Amino acid sequence: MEATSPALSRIGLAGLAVMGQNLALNIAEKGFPISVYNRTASKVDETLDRAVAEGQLPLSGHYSPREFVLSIRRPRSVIILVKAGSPVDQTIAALSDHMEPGDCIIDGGNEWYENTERRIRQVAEKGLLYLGMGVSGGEDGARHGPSLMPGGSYEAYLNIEDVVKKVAAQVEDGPCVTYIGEGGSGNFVKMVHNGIEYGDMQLIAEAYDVLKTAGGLSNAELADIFDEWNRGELESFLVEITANIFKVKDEHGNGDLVDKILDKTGMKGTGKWTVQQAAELSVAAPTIASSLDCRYLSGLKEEREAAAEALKEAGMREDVGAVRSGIDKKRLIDDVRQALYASKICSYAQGMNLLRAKSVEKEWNLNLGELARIWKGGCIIRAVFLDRIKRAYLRNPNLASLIVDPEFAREMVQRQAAWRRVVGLAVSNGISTPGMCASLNYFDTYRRARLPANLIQAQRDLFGAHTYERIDGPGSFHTEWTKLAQKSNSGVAALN
Ligand code: 2AM
Repeated sequence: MEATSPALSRIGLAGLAVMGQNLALNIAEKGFPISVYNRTASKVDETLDRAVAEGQLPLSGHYSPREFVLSIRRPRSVIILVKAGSPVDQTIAALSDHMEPGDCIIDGGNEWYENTERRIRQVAEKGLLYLGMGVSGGEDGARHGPSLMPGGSYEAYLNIEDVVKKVAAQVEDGPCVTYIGEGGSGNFVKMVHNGIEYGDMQLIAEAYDVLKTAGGLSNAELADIFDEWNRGELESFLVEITANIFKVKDEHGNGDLVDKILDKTGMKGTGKWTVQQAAELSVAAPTIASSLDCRYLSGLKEEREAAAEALKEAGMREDVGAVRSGIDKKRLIDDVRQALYASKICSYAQGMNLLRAKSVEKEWNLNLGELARIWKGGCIIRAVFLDRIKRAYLRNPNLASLIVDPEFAREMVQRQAAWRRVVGLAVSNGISTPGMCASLNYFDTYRRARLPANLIQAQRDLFGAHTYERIDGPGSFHTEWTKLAQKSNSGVAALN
């Protein structure tokens, strides 16, 4: 029997929804024999069929957790791609019964980082290692090269380094994977990646809205513009797919498909976690937060329709939000491109600062430049722009904000006039641009050496004796504001 038993697989993957199937096929295609398993057997068969159809790939299907685990070479590395939350716990329980000390479980789902930290401790009791690995790039990325963000046991990472380096997307400066750090850092980084992705999508949607609503541009023109933008500083996956979206006709009627889509955005939760974490860590992330708020407001479709009606009855002018006559389209397009780029820099500055704050809190020692590098390919936010971020952190690993990197600072200053024109036009025309406004306000607040926070401190001290500091010397002060004000009031009254 021994002689005929099949050779052991290099790695295993459990959870064969489309992402899992695609990642397994990708691993097999890179030359690593892989074992696969799924709770429901039909998906194992489906994956086996695909492995044959997609080039006789070295993939073996298994129908029980035990048989699956025992088919993998030790120390075993098993990737699981099941729904986040309790399905992960159930899958770990099913597999870990058959695993041995030194073996490793790698959760590739969008898991809350604290769940990963709990599981690291839990499986450690059995001597098992654990990684929480962010996987970005959607179904296509999983199949042909994702961006991978593994965090947790470094020893476990070393066991799969050869595999993930081949499976990840490849860019000119290496594969889009790196060991992120300890604990739940891989999941956390993926979460912030998704928050940044929300911001990018919101900013692109606002660019579309301004060009369409104020500029009166057609979908065909928008397709051309986004294609052109994709050949310059905005070159990115999201800009590229946006151009393509504008080219698609409605198969079930007249006109373009994009115009037929209900304006209600879905979401799965990582954007919300990002904003919650920003609040927890006292890091301002207004662009990312505004993109989340916009998704919430978009969900209130019926309320928004009723609001439009109510405000019309209240006398809201019809021409608010209408195409502006006599607009210089060419200039508007150029301005919007610059506004989009400058807004994006501020959004990434927020995301990176959130990562740094968490890294300090958790002592993860995150390498921000390296994170920008592994996002250059494979993932949804992949963009030429990320190379500039990588270089900014190479120049100065302790950069306080991307905004003050000399190159980015110059770019922001060059673009600020156009940026202000776009936001001004949108505001005066009633076209909501919460992302661009949030970015511009972030920029203006951050770059101003003096803010009106002095007044807020005075108010706090007046009603709550919270004390304040002075600009002209150290110390903590409290003033009897009301008494003094009354005195000066009576003084003024006496003068009169
Ligand atoms: P299924 O095909 O048996 O439903 C995405 O839903 C993936 O997660 C699927 O592969 C699904 O398996 C798996 N999954 C969901 N809940 C699970 C659970 N409790 N245990 C094991 N796998 C689960």
